[in-house]
Amino acid sequence: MTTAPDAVTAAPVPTQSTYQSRVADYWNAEENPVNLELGKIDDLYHHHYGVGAVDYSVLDEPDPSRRHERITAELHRLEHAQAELLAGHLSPLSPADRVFDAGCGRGGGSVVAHLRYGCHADGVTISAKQADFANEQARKRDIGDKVRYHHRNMLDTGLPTGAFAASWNNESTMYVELELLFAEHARLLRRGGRCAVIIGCYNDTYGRASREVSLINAHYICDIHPRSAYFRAMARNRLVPVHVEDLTGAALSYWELRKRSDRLATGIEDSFRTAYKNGSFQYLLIVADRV
Ligand code: SAH
Ligand code: GPP
Ligand code: MG
Repeated sequence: MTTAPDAVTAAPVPTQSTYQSRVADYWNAEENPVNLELGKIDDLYHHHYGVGAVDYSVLDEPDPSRRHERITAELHRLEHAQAELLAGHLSPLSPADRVFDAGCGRGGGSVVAHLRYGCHADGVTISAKQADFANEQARKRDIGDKVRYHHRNMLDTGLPTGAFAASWNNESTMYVELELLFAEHARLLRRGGRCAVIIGCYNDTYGRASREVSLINAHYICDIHPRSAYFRAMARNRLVPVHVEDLTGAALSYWELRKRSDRLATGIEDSFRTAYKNGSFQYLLIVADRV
């Protein structure tokens, strides 16, 4: 038997890739005040940005500690508005329905959906620490029987086929291959179920990803997709858009306020401000029906 000297040996596919381990490390270590201090206000922990008009009067507050408190509350109000906007597009849902939260972070989005509809929710995160944290929050709220979090890969959840009335990704699509992601949504959703995503994507009309998009990728260890890739991957997986909303304009003032806070800004604010303004990056809501 002869073997070509340059034959490539196929490496076994690991259950968690090196990239996914790095992503998990990031979220297991993450303790930014901009996430924890906002979450503490009402125990709704979000890892996404905000939408809506800012009340800039918070910046006029003369007392420094009161100013910090007011900026924190204002950023949280805008993040909460973003979560409610997404949850509002999942309707109609009843308390008997089950929903899937792909890349659930510390769990805020599933709690928002449960409080709104009374539904069952399953959140999935690649970070064991986030899943534990979110389950502890659900237990403290006494909703642990209906809202559950799992330390799993959202591309291969092991959750039951066709069991879900709605599903979403809130700022978590940029960590995965879209074809595989939407195949898993399509598998989990019943026919007529709703899939909603809020995404940051780069604008194909601009060409390739801009410098700012690359800086955002490096900051979060993510890989922002072009806008076109979403519609292609959805169409190939029986997901037909019913509503598309460009939230870029509504998202900008959140970053303007966040930049003005010495204690909450993380250093990524200018990349978002520049990318939104130069048109190379867009913040979109896409809602689709599973046909
Ligand atoms: N949707 C949440 C969190 C967004 S942060 C919110 O709105 O608050 C991005 C999340 O994606 C993190 O929780 C991270 O753990 C998760 N994530 C990234 N890659 C993942 C994967 N392959 N499987 C499951 N979760 C993943
Ligand atoms: C939000 O998380 C950020 C992401 C999930 C990654 C990138 C998102 C894009 C839309 C490109 P966070 O709330 O933990 O971020 P931060 O710590 O900056 O508030
Ligand atoms: Mg945040």
